[in-house]
Amino acid sequence: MKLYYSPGACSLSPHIVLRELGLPATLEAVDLKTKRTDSGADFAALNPKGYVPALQLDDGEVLTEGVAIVQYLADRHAPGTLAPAAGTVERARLAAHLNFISAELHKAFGPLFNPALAPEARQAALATIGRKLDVMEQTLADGRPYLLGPGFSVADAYLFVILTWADPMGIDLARWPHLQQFRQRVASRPAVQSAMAAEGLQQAA
Ligand SMILES: N[C@@H](CCC(=O)N[C@@H](CS)C(=O)NCC(=O)O)C(=O)O
Repeated sequence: MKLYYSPGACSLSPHIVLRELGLPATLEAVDLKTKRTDSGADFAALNPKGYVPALQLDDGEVLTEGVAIVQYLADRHAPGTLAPAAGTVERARLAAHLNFISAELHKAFGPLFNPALAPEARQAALATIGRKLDVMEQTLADGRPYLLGPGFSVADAYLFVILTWADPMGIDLARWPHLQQFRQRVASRPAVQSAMAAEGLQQAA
């Protein structure tokens, strides 16, 4: 397998899952501006969506969309560990978390990556992000270590990656103490540390 990624981008989520599962994969960095990979390949030809992550399987099949990739990896390689079995209420809860993180939280960060964003638009984006983080904080408020309870799941990998964007974007997680502790907890996992080191990233606070 080959994971197309950009350091610190949302592709870090499937990267973490690959390492959590102990799966061998090669990494190929993508320049998101030029759509060229490190080896000079045309990434847009491989993934017409033009964004990371993309996972190329050994038979050449290319999977896109982070939430699809992480569920495929968990189901295919370690059923019932990082993703509960299909058809269970627990799996529906996982899907709800993944969808919320992708469609609500991840999307809400989008405007902040625009260096030309007007100050009022930035304030509006920060307010939206704050409301989404409130929801995640509420989920962890009963003291559970991970989103589904005691066990780490693919949703935790994705939420963690989004939380690593908070500091660089000037968002102080101290306002959400359970999320702050969650970020530390996930950052201490060996698979997370090795994925971040492989992408040349500093460990999250
Ligand atoms: N819906 C996609 C969104 C992926 C996405 O937003 N990727 C960003 C990095 S976090 C990217 O590659 N942006 C560059 C671009 O869209 O050109 C997913 O969840 O996989």
